[in-house]
Amino acid sequence: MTSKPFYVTTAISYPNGAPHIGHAYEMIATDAIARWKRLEGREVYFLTGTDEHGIKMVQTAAAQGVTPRELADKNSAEFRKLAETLNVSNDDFIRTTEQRHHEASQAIWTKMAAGNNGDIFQSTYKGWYSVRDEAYFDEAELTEKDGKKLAPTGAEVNWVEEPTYFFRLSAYQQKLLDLYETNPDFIAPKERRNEIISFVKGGLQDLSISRTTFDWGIPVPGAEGHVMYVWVDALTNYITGVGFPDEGSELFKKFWPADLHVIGKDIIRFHTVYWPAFLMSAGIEVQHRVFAHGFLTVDGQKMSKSLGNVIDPFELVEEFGADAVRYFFLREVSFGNDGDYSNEKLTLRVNADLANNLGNLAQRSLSMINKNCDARVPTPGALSDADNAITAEVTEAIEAAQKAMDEQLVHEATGAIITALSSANNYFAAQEPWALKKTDPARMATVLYVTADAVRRLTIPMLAFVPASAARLLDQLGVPAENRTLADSKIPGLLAAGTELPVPQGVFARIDRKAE
Ligand code: ME8
Repeated sequence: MTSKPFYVTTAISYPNGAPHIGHAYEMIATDAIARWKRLEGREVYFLTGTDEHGIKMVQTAAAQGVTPRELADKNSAEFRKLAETLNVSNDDFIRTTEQRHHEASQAIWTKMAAGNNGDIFQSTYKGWYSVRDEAYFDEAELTEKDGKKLAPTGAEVNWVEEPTYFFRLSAYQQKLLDLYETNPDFIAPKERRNEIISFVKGGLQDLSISRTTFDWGIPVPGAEGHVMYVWVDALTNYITGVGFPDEGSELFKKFWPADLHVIGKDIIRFHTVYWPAFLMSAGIEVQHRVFAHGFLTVDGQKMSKSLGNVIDPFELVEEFGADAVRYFFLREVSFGNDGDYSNEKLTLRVNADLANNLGNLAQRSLSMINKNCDARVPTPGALSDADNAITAEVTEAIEAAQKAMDEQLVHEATGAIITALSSANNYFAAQEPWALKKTDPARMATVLYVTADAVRRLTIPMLAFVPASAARLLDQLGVPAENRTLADSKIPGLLAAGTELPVPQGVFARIDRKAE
């Protein structure tokens, strides 16, 4: 175990609309990672928030007859509420319209412009811009449909021509390639790393980083009429969140460089090309790692307002509960790949793993303890081969989960825990403690102890995934709050014999969906 602090972030979302399940998914996965690190005993700082500037916000607000500020206020509050609703353990929630962020963005700009390298210069931008992506595209990247030019993302592009500031990105090609080379874990998953390396090898053009045709943004220091290109300010949120420009602050010294930026695959270029280049230019250490997760579809289809299949994450939690929703995404979607949501899949997954597997084992063993062992953790006798085998399997599962979580393979970690729980169920069924009640009560006590201790050990890691339910289950097992770390889960036999236990109550309800 290491006590090295751990700084993890999500992307900050555009509050041009209410949050959807893609946003919920990113929060949930990042929260599982943050909680896991805390279980490891590390001091964690977890940042999420909203990205409120840019032309997209201006246009959406205009269409709704409100100001960009009003639009941002309304929807940012929804994102904040989403984090609470999902039981996300973020330490801070940043809004890019806050004063602290204006200061940080102007400070990084000044550093990029200053001194020896002078990476910022004035020129005229002429080219294509996609408002939906808030991104510039080369002519060669575009396709045409119904007389409209489209970006590779399918979004419409417009021709823009304006005097802007540029960032000398072209000067960073070799430095970036060196960064990827010396830090093989900088970009995950691996396929994404290869894509980015070949993109950078293909050559980098200087990047237009200010706009003059609207004013909803952070003013460029000393350049009237220019606001920063939204991505310059957006990426800077990650250092604002830990106290930049005060690089001497406790928070900054402790947590920067970030250990991990969790983002979606559509914005990987911004995070693995632009962001490290900006940081290098400003003389700030580069983040350690970027993990790009996949995209969610619904019933096999892309989410879209016109298809009417956009899922409201608040409704989902209302119907199934936060832990069921969290668990589904963490177990079902292999992290880094695309995933699909459907009510049926959620129901099957949650019933199989949480209700029938973990819930059932806990309830059956705890009920027997309640009835037959005076409602106290029983005292085990000598251990049989079967007892030792299941105990060893639990140890291996926790180690496998740890290894998976070291690389953010959340689905593998949950999978390892669930597989061990199935084995524990098989062990329990094979040992038939209910039959031992009359024939060999001492052996019954041992089987119940071994089972309850396996449940304890496998429930501790579940605190990262289904925090509220796992905590309730550990309460029922009489596990004190300070004994709920991964270190505790790795050691068998810590369940204290003689501990008085409450009357067990089912923690994981089966989802019973009537035909709709
Ligand atoms: O990109 N499935 O904001 P955003 C999974 N403001 N993830 C999805 C998704 C889906 N269907 N749709 C979006 C932005 N996401 C910028 C980020 S960071 C300095 C600035 C993910 O609201 C997306 O990939 O469009 C991104 O990581 C996050 O949700 C916010 O997306």
